[in-house]
Amino acid sequence: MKNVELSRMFNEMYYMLSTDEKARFEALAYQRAARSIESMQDDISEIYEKNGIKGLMEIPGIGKGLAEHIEEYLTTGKIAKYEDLKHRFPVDFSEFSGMEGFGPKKAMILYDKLGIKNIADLKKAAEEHKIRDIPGFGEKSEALILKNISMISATGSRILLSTGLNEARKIVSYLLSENIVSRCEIAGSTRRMRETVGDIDILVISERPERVMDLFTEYGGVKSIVVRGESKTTVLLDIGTTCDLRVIKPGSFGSALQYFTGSKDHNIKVRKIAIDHNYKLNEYGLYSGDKNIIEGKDEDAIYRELGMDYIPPEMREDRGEIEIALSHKIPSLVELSEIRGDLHLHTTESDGMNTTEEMATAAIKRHYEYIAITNHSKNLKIAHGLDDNQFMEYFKKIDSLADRYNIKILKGAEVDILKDGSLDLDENTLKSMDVVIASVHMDTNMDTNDMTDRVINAIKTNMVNILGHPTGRLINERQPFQIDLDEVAKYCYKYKTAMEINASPERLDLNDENILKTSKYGVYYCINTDSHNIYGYDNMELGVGTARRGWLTRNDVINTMDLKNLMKFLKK
Ligand code: DGT
Ligand code: CA
Ligand code: CA
Ligand code: ZN
Repeated sequence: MKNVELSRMFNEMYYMLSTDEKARFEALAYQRAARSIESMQDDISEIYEKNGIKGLMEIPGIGKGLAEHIEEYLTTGKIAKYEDLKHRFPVDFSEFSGMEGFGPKKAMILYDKLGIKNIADLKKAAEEHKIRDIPGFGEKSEALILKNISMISATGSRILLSTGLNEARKIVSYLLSENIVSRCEIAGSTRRMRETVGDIDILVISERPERVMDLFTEYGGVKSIVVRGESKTTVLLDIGTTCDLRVIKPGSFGSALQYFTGSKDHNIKVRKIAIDHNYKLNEYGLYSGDKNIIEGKDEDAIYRELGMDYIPPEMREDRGEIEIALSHKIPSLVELSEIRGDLHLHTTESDGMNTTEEMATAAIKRHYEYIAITNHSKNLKIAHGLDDNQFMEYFKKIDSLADRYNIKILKGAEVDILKDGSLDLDENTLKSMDVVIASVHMDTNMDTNDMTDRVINAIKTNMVNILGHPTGRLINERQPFQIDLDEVAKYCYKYKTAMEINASPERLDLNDENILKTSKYGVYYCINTDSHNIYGYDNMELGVGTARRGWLTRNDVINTMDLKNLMKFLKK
């Protein structure tokens, strides 16, 4: 798919143009386009083939100029403007994109002074203490650069769950498209909905393994073949990760699915339970003695045969789930179909790409009962945050839409939590809203005590319904704030503030571990997509997956409530 390459190129163009203050808005247009293309599921070449430039311009964030660039790329394989910029900026900006506080301008200074082109150059220069003497840098930023580089290399090349899941599903539907595969399932960390994926694992049943391997290696997203075997083939994909495909015998499919779903620690413990029963469990089946297969076809039955409840893949991390399954107390985890609305959405009024009308229409298509539009507040200038008057004006617009849309549109804001813990909007403005999300966006480098106090002060205003992305981390990019979530959770419980499970692919915040940590205080959660365009709604499943990894049920999640009960909950 060309989507990956195009969004990568547009992102790089954003970085290159960002070096010039005058090109700021042009740069942002490329960033918007990159994000939009990255988050869409449809194949951009197909859109172009079907509807040409006009079809491209229907993609949120794509205007005429960008559509022409896309056309140029799809027809010639190049974008002249990109080549031009690349010539002027021979720096690999996208490598630096994971480095907090190290933007394109800083990168260009270091290129001019020290010839630094990529992370490897940067690391070397920082270790040799060459950076501290460059004006605008100094010892502190040199140390920070090294810290960030070590963080990037520690997380290695694990891709985001959303990327892995999208690609895995494409491969599954591709393999099923010819009638030689009778069953095809995603396994591994992708099935467990882990926040990042090391490699994709897929299992199939087929009577023609040879042909399946041909088909697999001919998949459009394959960059190279790593190993090809009779029952297992590994390929390197364009998205930068590998994929293992295994052909399994029907009688072993359940045990193979159990085995290759993992996690490893979970499997080790399940195998011990099997041994306790005088059984043997491996990827081929559950055996008594060496020969007699007791079960193999059915994954569910393997758990039951061992005296356990079935354990949902998201729980399989050896965090106590096996013990609970043995005492038949596996909770009934929250499901995507139980979600009735999305309470964190942005529109063109702040930094979103779609209008309120477009967001409402897309939500109706998903059969949601309600949504909340929660634009940024004024403190967040780069996101065009609204002031009190602008919010009140905007709410008149929502009122005027009420009769025209068959969905409840709640009035809200994502209000900034300022440095001292006060909120960025007047009390009266906040009181006129249905939903107040409060989030930390700026001044994030505080120590644990200060940050915890700051957030608790915000909760104590008793105006906050939802604490937005409570740790602020960006996967593979930005560390979480230093914050004591146990303390915060106690106040969330006391003030009936739900903690957000932000479902943006790079956030997933709270994450599974923090959900497990905070849920013992009895707090509520809200799973939100924080969508900036209509495609963003698709991320809800990532949030639900994360909630399931944190063992939550529908009773823990406020946006499973019907509108009436939700309004009761939101009333302060
Ligand atoms: P990843 O790919 O790093 O995101 O994580 P997984 O969990 O997908 O790991 P992967 O792809 O290495 O293996 C898939 C599953 O296969 C893993 O979760 C458990 C199982 N597995 C692989 N190797 C072993 C092993 O040496 N021992 C055990 N017990 N299980 C294994
Ligand atoms: Ca894997
Ligand atoms: Ca694997
Ligand atoms: Zn936010």
